[in-house]
Amino acid sequence: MASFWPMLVATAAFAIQPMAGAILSAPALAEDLEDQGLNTDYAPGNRFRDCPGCPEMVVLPPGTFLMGSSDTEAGRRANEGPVHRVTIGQPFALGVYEVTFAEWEACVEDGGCDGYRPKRRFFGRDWGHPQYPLMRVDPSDIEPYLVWLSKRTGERYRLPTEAEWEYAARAGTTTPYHTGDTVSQDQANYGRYFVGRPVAVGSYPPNPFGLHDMLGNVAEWCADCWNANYAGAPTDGSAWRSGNCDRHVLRGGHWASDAEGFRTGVTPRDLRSASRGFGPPPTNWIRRRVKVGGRDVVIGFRVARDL
Ligand SMILES: [Ca+2]
Repeated sequence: MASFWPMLVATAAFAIQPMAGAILSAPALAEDLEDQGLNTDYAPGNRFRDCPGCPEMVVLPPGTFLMGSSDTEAGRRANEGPVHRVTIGQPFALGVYEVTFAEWEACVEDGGCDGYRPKRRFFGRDWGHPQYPLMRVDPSDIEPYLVWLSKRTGERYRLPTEAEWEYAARAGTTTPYHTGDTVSQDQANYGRYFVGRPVAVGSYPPNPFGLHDMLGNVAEWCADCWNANYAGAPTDGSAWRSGNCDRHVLRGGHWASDAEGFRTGVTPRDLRSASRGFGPPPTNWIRRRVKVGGRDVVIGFRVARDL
């Protein structure tokens, strides 16, 4: 089955919107965090949270990896090549989980995020459980959250770059999935188009970096513009800011990826660490008619933070 994204992914608009009426709070003190049992040490593998209600982060080590997939990888698409060496020169932090409804609500309640509360109901059910991954956000929605989170904590929060995302998803592995040559529905939330929905973040085992739901649950926005292959791609882990910037990169597949996998156990190609996708352009018919932009029920995000 082809990628589910072209069907459900709507338009992404990328204008950065100013945050209205934000109420800024002082960052939590280190001793406060320690009182909560949270680690403030930025050694690789350590977790921390910069404020109550902020996303929990894990420190990833610097490293070099081969980004993309070889011609021999099953399910591989041409946009995953050429394979190229990428060096992440500095440690950075990435959200252990996809951003949740509860975390987003903290921003809205504090006067941020332009007051946007994504619609929670879908297929007649409420998908807005506090620990479910936030969905129905496009990059222009996310920007005010990142601004709010950065001011709230005094740290620089941002979307991960595509290279950082793949580095994190691979977590030192070179196989198609961090789980090996295959992945199963005991290991990730996918293939549930007809019966499914997102599940609470962290419902499946983490990858070797301690990250949950990199593969499946909701697809995740990255900071990069879309490019049809890696010719000319950055090799230092930075975001690729040229190319088709009406379309931002999406990664990781989602709960509905590869519906046939639900019936037959077919390995989902969209969940491979190297698999890439994108949101459609702003002129997409869905946007003109119902103005949902890239707000889709299969798309969310996680945050990155400089250290
Ligand atoms: Ca995900």
